[in-house]
Parts: sequence; structure tokens; C-alpha cells
Amino acid sequence: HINISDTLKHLHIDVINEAFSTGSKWGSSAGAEVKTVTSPVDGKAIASVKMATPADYERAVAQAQVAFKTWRTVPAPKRGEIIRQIGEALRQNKQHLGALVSYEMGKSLQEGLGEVQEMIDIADFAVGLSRQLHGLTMHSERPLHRMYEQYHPLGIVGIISAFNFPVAVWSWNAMLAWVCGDVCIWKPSEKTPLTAIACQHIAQAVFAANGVEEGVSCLVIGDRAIGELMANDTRLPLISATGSTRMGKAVGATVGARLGRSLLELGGNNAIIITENADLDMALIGAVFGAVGTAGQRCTSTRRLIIHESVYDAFKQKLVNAYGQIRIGDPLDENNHMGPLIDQAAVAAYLASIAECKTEGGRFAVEGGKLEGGAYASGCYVKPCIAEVENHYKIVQHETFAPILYLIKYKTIEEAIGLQNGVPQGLSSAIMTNNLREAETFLSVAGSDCGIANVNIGTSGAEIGGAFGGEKDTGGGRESGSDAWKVYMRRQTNTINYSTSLPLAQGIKFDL
Ligand code: UN1
Repeated sequence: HINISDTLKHLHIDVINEAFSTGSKWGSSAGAEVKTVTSPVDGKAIASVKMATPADYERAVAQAQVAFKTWRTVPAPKRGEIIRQIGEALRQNKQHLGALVSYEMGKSLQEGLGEVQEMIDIADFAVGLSRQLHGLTMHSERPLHRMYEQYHPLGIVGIISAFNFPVAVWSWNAMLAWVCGDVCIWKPSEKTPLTAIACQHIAQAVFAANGVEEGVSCLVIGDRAIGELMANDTRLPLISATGSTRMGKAVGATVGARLGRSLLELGGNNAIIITENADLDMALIGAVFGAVGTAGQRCTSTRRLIIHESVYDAFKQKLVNAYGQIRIGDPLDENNHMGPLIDQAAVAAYLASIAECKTEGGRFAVEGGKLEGGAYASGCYVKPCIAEVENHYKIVQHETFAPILYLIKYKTIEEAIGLQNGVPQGLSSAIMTNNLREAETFLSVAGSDCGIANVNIGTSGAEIGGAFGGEKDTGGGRESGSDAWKVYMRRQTNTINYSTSLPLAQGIKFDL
């Protein structure tokens, strides 16, 4: 059984928490606004947090600039060793941090623990990477010349993260940035500052034990105004932002206007194609977890099922039966599959989407609605629902961060792929089939247009080893595994002449 007050104590969450941290130094300007953080699980106040002012942000940047000068000179494998220790610290804190994620954000304890596991996994990945920040060598066209490339750290990486993965997304960015020699300033979602404070304490204890100076890890708890300061700030060469497409377009435009680099992880509108050759039992698990996991608040959540007409009715019936089994309630109780939405505003958006879907002609196979009273008194619990729709409905084209699943019927695989791609977003996609031709067509150049395309796996729950991100309105960024580290570094091409003359490239003659 989870005792939240023990968890808060263990993770160094105070009754009132400071607005920013540059490491072990925490602070806030006098008169800073104080916000109360309430849990969507039971509606209770967990703790209060001071909100950063522009002056607080300025202090964090100043400290980060100083820290970068030293951190960048620490050999990458030595930086990796410190990240290894942060991974160990996360292992030790997994139960408490997972429980706080669950309580502050509302996802099931299993998923809260899974999120901390993603942090541990990316820490391990970053440790290995710290010895593999490779560039290439090239053959010079000139005699007695050598040419190669090297990757240098960028500087201060600004991380803007969302409530739905309040800690893992920070770690995907921070662990890679740190082994690359960068320092980080993190602005977590205002909705989930407490898990961020817990992470800052965990990471900072390790940095301090290794004698690393203040400022490698900075946390600034602020609102949109702080995000705008970051986006505009030329001292932050890279802004990695996760959130809505609307937010990403604003951040991308601001960072682009100053020719900074941005890594955008924005909305998804993820579909699973279920063909007549699918294993329907496997498809069912993938679809239901994808749609109701994290109460439909993952950017990878399954929003649409594109089902072949020959299996449509049978699969719909399986879904209706499965939805009848879903237990909704306190996410810290492991008997429940689904917890609350993040807040009452999310519930209002969910209800508005259902109403709009009905107006456009959607027919509900499983009705939605807000759950009231008793265990649902926080006002954040809803029923997962299923609607039969057409792909072109405005509401179907829109990402609603809630457990609303849309069913669409198709006849040919080409039509299914067209429907799958026929939305503004391009994050995750999947096909359920045992037919090689269908699977390969889906993965081909004429197939899915998403950053993630899976066969016989649902749309959510990607492993950290692959590059994570998507196309179109999803923003084009890639983070986490593969060679995503390269965005956190600047590439330098070096040509060295060890001859006694200075021949010009392209055979140009220039004699003095
Ligand atoms: C997100 O929803 O912002 O693939 C990230 C997944 C998780 C990460 C989701 N590994 O569902």
C-alpha cells in the first residue's frame, strides 16, 4: 500500500516548494506567486509551489552558463559515469517516484513505474553513448591532408515538457544532453511540478556527490511566460519542447526566428489498421491498452481503429465486451486499469469532443460521460468510449487528449493507408496482420507517413532505443534512442594540412 506522505518526505517535497533550482541552490523572488498542486486522484492539495519570475529564470541561465564552461571539459565517458549513478539513484527511488507520478498525474501505478523505468533505460543508453559520440573521417582530395568531423556540446538545452509524461520526457532529453556535455534548464508542466522537483533532488544529489558544480541541472517552475523567455533566448541554442501542436508552432516560430534549433514532439492522431488477416485477440490488447492506457493522454494513444469490413462487426463486439471489463478508479490501486484525466478542464474538453462527434454524425458503440460521486469526487474521472465515425469529421482530425476511440471501416489496404495518413498529425501508427504483403506495403514508401510504424504492436509504449517522434503537425523532432543525440551537439568539420604547401581545394590556382 502506498503512503503518499512518506513518498513526499522521501522525495524531498516540502509543503511550499521554491520556484527554481540551479542544483542544490533553490530559490524564488520575494512575493512570487504560489500555486497549489492538487491530485486528480482525490482532489486533495498535495503541496504548493512558488512560480518563477523572469529574474528567477535569469539566475538559472547565469548559473547554467558558468556550469557549461566546466562540464563541457569533463571527458564524455566520465560524464557517462555520473549518468550511470543517476540511473542507480532512479532505481533506488523507482517505487516512490512512480507512485508520485501516479498520484500527481493520475496514470496507473504500473504506468508510473513504467515511466521511471524509461528513465532508467535512457540513463543506461546514455552511459553507453558517452563512449560513442562518433564523427566520421573523410579522405581529403588534397595530398598530405586529413579531414574528419567531431561533435562538440551545444551549451544550454532548454527542456519544456508536458504533464502526461512528467519525468520520462525530461530524462530522454537531459540524460543525452548531459553525456553530450550540455547543461539543461527544465521547465516542467505547471500541472506536474512536484515530480520535477523530486527528479531535481535525485539528480542533484548525484552531481553534488561527484563534485560537479551547480547549474548542470536547472529547474524553473513557471508558466507560459517562462517558456516564451526560453524560446526567445539566444543563450539557449536548443529548445526541446513537448506538448500541443499549437504550443509547438509558437515555440518553433520563435526559435526559428532567431535561427535557434528546436526539437518538437507534438500531437499525434495514431491509428491501428486491423486487417482481415489480423490476430484479433492480439489486436484487442494493443487497441484497448493504446486507447485507455494513461486515460488516453499519451501522445502515442490509439485514437483511431481502421478495421477491414469483413472483421469490423466481430472486432467491434470484442471491444464492447472488453470495455465492459475496464475498472476505473484510484490509479494507485493496482486493480484499476484507468485513473482520472489530469484536471477538470480536460474533462470539459473530453465532453465537448463527444458532443461535437455526435453533432457530426458519430454513433457511440460505448457511451462516454463523466463519473460522479464517491471515489470519483475529484471530478476528473470519465468513461472510456467508442464512436463509429468517418475519418473526415473535424473532431476525428483533432487530437483530444482523452479516452475516445474512433472506429472507421475500410475495404482495401490502400484505402486503409490513405485513411491512416489522412490526418494532420504523423506520430505513431500500426498494422495488425499476418500477411507479409500487407505489412510490407504499410512499411513501404507508399505506406505509413508517421515517425513510428509498428507491425503487430499497438501505437503506444515505444522503447527508448529507437528515435522517438513524428512528422507533419507532430513537429519532426526525434529524441531518445538511435542517433537522436546528434541534435544536442554541434558538428565541426576539420581539415588539417600537414604538408609544406597550401594547395587550394577544387584545384584552384592562386600564386603570389
Ligand atoms: C508521450 O506520450 O509524450 O511510446 C510519450 C510511448 C511512451 C512515450 C510516450 N514510451 O507511449
